[in-house]
Amino acid sequence: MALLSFERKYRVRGGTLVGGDLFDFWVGPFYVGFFGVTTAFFALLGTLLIFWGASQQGTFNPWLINIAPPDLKYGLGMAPLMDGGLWQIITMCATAAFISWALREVEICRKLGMGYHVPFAFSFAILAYVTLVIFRPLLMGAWGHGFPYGIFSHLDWVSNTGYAYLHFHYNPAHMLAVTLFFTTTLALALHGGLILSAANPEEGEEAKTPDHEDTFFRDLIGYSVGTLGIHRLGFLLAINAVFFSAVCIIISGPVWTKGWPEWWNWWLELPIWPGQGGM
Ligand code: UQ2
Repeated sequence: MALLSFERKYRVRGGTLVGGDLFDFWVGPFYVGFFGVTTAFFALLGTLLIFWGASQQGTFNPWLINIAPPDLKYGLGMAPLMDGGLWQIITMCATAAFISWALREVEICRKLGMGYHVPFAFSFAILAYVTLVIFRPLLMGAWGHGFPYGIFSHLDWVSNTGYAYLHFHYNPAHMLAVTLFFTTTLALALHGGLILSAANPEEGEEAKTPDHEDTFFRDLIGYSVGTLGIHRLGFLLAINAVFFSAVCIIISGPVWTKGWPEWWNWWLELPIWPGQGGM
């Protein structure tokens, strides 16, 4: 079915979670809905507040703009606007905008009768952000543990937070997360390469079928995960990478306060090693 007639067929009323028919319309190609309105509102307000904060700090240099969280002394209370309060309001706007975007995806899924895989996957990206600026600061007792909104300043925060635990690569959940991120890129490189090799033929050549794709990997390694399987694999690898990233930062501070290399002492402390006096 051609794209235009498909859109006409599936641009249907209903499937909304909130607001009934009130916001059930499109602006050009874009579905609006209640959550389109809230996404636009919170994204715009948050962005304006960042620019306003920048103007008060006297720089619009994109590398140097920095909206910092409050000092630790403010704990979990609201801070003065120019002393971290702006960061707190911008954090609320960002969280509301991200969640609105996910719920707008859900409404579109419902209209089209699709599964909720896309908003489910996106919710893991939201989880990563919310873990850093809400869950972990809550568990540690101060909003000041959130990361600052700035290009270089957030990099400095990542570096400082890593060194606060001496060597983050010894964090077991970090090890898992990094491995999952690398495996995700391997899977997507294999998949993208395979699709381009089959579906983007040279001038005058014919496009190849999924049978060719299966056969390539069966010839190469004796196994093909399949055309649906590779997407399941990529989905699972990606959401697990993000999940274990959230785990690795949530356990740093709230659960483990020392250096991560020291965590591995449990291995040396197992009661299986011959002692000084022998067995
Ligand atoms: C595959 C397949 C695809 C693919 C890819 C494979 C026809 C178009 C990439 C091969 C993938 C395998 C064997 C899994 C590799 C495992 C990891 C953990 C990276 O068989 O089916 O569909 O795109």
